Amino acid sequence: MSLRLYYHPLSSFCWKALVALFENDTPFEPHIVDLGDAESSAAFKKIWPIGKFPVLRDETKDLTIPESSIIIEYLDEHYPGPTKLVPGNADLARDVRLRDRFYDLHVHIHMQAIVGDRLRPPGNKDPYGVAQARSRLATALGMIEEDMAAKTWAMGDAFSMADCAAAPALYYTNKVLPFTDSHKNTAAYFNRLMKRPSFARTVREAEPYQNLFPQS
Ligand SMILES: N[C@@H](CCC(=O)N[C@@H](CS)C(=O)NCC(=O)O)C(=O)O
Repeated sequence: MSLRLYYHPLSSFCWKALVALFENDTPFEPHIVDLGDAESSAAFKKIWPIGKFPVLRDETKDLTIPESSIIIEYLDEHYPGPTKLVPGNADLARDVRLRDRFYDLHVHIHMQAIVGDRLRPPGNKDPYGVAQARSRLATALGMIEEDMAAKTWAMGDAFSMADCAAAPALYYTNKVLPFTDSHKNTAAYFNRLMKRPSFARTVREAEPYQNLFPQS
């Protein structure tokens, strides 16, 4: 097996890479990293000292590829399948990257800040940061609501890297800032994402770990 994914089944950014892998049935060896385990964490940090996952190793080419978007671009280029995740056309590709950045930086990161705060020890919480994240998330959701008024996927008819980014970001956002009653277009898009086999599989495989998600 050429490809090995260092990941955790509950991690939202890892979900993004998993959706891309499952979308094209790309064979890979899953390697679960337990950051709470000193040995597992140290072994992972030898590969990527930043210590954030997902990280892809391509053993055949002796390459380490961190960052979910870079992983998806790499898979699309070197292990292509029926779903083209980044279009060949430069203008369309730029649009996909913009939407991918939007979901990562203006949805995912804020959702992560809110979830991360729940995991902070008492006395180290950041209510100001959480309020700011909630407000920014609300702005982004408003933009998505308008953007998705007449589209099936983030780019229109074709499923792309932008949808790989949107799926986990919206899934966990809906847990911290539920939007399905207030944002009908976003809810319909989220519903389509939940039914997409690649994402449905990702969510299903994480089920045994969902008890680790901080509910409050
Ligand atoms: N920009 C990175 C973000 C990766 C990231 O934040 N991963 C989280 C899990 S969802 C992580 O590794 N957290 C562990 C930590 O921060 O120690 C990407 O797109 O891959």
